[in-house]
Amino acid sequence: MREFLKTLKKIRHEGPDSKNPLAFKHYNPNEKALGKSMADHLRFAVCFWHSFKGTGVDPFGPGTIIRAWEQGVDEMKAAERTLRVAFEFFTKLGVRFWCFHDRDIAPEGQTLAESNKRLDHMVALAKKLQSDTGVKLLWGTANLFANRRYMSGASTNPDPRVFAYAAAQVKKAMEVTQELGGQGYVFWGGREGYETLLNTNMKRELDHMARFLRMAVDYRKAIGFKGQFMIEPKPKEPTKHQYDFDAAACHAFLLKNDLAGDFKLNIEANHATLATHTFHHELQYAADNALLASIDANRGDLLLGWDTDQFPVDLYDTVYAMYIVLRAGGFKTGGLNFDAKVRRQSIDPEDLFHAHIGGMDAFARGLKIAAKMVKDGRFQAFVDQRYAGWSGAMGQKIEKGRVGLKELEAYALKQGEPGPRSGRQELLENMLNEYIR
Ligand code: XLS
Ligand code: NI
Ligand code: NI
Repeated sequence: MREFLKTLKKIRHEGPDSKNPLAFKHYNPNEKALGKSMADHLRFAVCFWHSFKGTGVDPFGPGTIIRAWEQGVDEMKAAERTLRVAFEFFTKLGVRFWCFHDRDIAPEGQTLAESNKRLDHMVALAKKLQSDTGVKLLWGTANLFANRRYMSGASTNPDPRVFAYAAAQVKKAMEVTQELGGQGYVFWGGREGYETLLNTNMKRELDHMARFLRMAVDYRKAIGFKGQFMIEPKPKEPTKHQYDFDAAACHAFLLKNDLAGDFKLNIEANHATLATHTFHHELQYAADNALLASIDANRGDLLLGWDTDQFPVDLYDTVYAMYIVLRAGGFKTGGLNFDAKVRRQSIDPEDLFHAHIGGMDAFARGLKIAAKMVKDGRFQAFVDQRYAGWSGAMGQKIEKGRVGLKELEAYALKQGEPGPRSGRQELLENMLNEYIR
């Protein structure tokens, strides 16, 4: 395989004392935590769109990131080279998975037929690169938001011809995801939302979105695609109001439309914070409702109100996240996909390595710390003890639905004032800091 990233070698684990910026300090794929290897726990994936199609463009200026391998050749040749570089990167970094949108790997043609043909060509190459390197597809998806035809939405577009176009694109994207052995398929509602209710029939749009997802489920069954379907919540951006607002809104939508058994969620850290939730709130909601399938690992910025998609480096975030993932039984088909982009000034291929190494080390530390918290059981013991009353006689009667307001009135009259107890937040936060070091 021709090397494009010539000066960059395979990234190895050198331990916490290493000063080599191109080495892992904590991520050691074969090291075990709670009886399972780090690689199996974390299931890292590189996302193709930000890492290999990202240019650093922002509303004030065009791209700053110019990749040498894309220069001086036509767009299909550039696409082929980019895919090859990506697999070289995955291998050197030592991740086992990748993720892509249809239009990331194959530039859109003049017609749908031509776009499909280009995609087939690139998928054949991807299949070969997957088998040469052993890197697998975590999930695939369709880009239903970039082209101007989707400016008013895809499945929620006021025009059924756009709905049909989007359906055709999802059909094809699902087929190629199956062809590449993808373990999942993500529906992120790119422009499924609205700017103003003055021009929007919200009820109709939501019904159409449900119809669209139903068609996808039917087609999955027809072709025997076994990958996990996931919805990725996001409250805003690009539209002012996105329908898949957060995990709870997606859950309600799935229940209402009888789709709950067919979909789980892909939770993205920066989307959680845009919804004014914490990342771990969204993860816990998903876990509690058996909806947690995969994670888009990134972070936002406290001072910026948009999806900055920065690489995750905050240990509190990774600890909380892994504490929830571990207690939910770990990833099955999902993993940690770095849906994150290097900053506009980080223009070298080397910056892609620093970014991913940092994210992988931050999650490796998060895993080690969370595993210790699970093993010690101190936080769990505190929570159990706080709710211990529910295992008592009256607690059980309430939980099992054996008493109503009348019986509880009699009980409350008899037992008198319950007497509040401290929640001990500061003690618990101090205890967490004993683990994070
Ligand atoms: C954008 C989303 C997107 C999805 C895949 O905000 O995170 O990248 O993950 O379409
Ligand atoms: Ni995402
Ligand atoms: Ni995002």
